[in-house]
Amino acid sequence: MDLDLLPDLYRDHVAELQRRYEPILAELGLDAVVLHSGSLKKRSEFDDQDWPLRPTPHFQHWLPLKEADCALVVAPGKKPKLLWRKTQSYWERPAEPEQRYFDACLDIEELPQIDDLRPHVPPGRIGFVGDEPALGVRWGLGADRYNYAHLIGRLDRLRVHKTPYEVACLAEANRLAAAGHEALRAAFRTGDLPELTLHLRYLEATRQDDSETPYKNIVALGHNAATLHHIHYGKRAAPKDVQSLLVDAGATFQGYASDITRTWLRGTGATASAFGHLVAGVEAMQLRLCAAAKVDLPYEELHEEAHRQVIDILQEVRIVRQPLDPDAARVVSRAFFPHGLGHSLGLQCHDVGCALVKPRLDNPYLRNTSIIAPGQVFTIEPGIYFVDFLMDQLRQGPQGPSIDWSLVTALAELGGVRIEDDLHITAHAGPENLTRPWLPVGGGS
Ligand SMILES: [Mn+2]
Repeated sequence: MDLDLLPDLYRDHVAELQRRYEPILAELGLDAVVLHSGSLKKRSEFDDQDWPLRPTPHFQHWLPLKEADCALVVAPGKKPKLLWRKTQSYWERPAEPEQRYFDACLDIEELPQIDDLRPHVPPGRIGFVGDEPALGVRWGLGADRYNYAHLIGRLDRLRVHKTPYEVACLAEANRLAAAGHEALRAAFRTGDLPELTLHLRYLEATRQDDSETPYKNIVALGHNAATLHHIHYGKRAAPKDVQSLLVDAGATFQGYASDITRTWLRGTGATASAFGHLVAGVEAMQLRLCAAAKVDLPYEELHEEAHRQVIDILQEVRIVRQPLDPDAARVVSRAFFPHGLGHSLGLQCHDVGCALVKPRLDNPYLRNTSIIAPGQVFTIEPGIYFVDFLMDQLRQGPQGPSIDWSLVTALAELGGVRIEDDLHITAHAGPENLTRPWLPVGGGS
């Protein structure tokens, strides 16, 4: 993406947010909203270290500033006002914004302390959003309007429809992460590096510190990939016979996240060959599901389709040895694919606004139950895994005899497969794959 376009896209983004906020304020009878940037949180009551700041997403929706105890005042018909805390400290200095183009779009007031904000908040009925419940009281502005559900619900919902600025940031976050995935693919092919070293290589290739990644990198060799969120990296050299690597890792750009998973295979032999078919099958399914993500389709239908295709793949690889009736197929596919097909993506890796209704009972981990609509950005991430206790349950259940358990036992050494891309749903052309921007928009179908 041409990053020179960002300032113009950002200006339009702020104007669009102002347009979207005004009816919400009118509906809720608010004169203004104050968005707090976030508080530093102590790691423990028993020492003096803080967690790295995760800015309040409602604040970050307006500007890519990653500093604690700032606030943005949004009022109808007024330029948003940034109350920027500027303290003098020789201990710490906040990180510089990656790119700074927000000054022209905001009124900026520098304050020594966030508690000095009171004179800068317009009179009347004010709504607040922030991560520190005591703030509403401390500011003396009415604790009843702090993070109240009607306001948060409305603001979360308007984060679902991404502006062109947000899509550009999400695309750039994907481009940054791609370098890390490529580095690990190459390192795995040629070396026996421990998971920890692979994780550090990823950080280096994407030029991120661990605390800056959108979520803790998942770097899993061999059977570790059967733990869906494997983050306790092995520190010893991988055995030479390890044949698989699953990497689920993203990057952030101006607060926006990418979330990408790849599974790599090396080596030869019958097990590697079967696993290779599994990886190819999951990847082909993943691309079919991406192409099928069309406007007006309930996302849960895609998730159900993924389960049907998981059974097809398991039959092709001969893990499932006989035809299954639909009820049996639902049980078997859920043992091998026990998570949701995807989730909305934005300022948070598991972004808000696409799970307003609960999924069906047998899809308990599905985080996207929305009707697919233009402007949404979400992941498509099917997988097939050999999780020990899920395999044990399946083996002991009525569907046990339909499975080739010696093949499952052999493949379990390689853990599992997941392939994940980030999709943007365009208004007219269909899905745009932000992770593989070379694919035609619309998925070619
Ligand atoms: Mn994901």
